[in-house]
Amino acid sequence: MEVKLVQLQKHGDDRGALIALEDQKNVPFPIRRVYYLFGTKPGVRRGLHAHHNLRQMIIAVRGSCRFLLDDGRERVELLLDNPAQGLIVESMMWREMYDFSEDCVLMVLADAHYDEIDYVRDYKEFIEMCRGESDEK
Ligand code: T46
Repeated sequence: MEVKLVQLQKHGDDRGALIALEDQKNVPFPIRRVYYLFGTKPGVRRGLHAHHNLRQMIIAVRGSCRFLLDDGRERVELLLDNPAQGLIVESMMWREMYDFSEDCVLMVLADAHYDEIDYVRDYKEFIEMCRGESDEK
């Protein structure tokens, strides 16, 4: 599986750093929603779902967490700990986030508004959908 990590250009000077996010420039889709996860309790696993259509970019703007991506055939784990890296999570990717540092803030840019209908929260159903898609090819 190809993991898409966008390197975000750091601007700034001796006062500190600044990163700008612009859709269709360093964010490869129109930005329709921004949300952030913080205050995640120790030992908690978040995510545990896929999306039918949603595309997202995920940035650890502070702290770190581990990220699992699963496309139904392969699983990849990575550490998100760099505010200058954006992880692209495409549709139909199972994701889990865990090992959050106490100070972790994950910022997420999404290409659509919140819609619970777009979630696949059952792993078995997700795998069956992936198999169905690969049979069609
Ligand atoms: C994802 C990962 C990285 C809203 O009302 N609006 C929103 O835009 C979102 C994202 C969530 N919510 C509500 C729905 C739940 O009652 O906030 C609550 C927590 O959401 P959820 O359990 O889905 O959170 P995570 O951390 O498991 O997953 C979230 C996103 O939902 C998901 O799309 O990819 O972060």
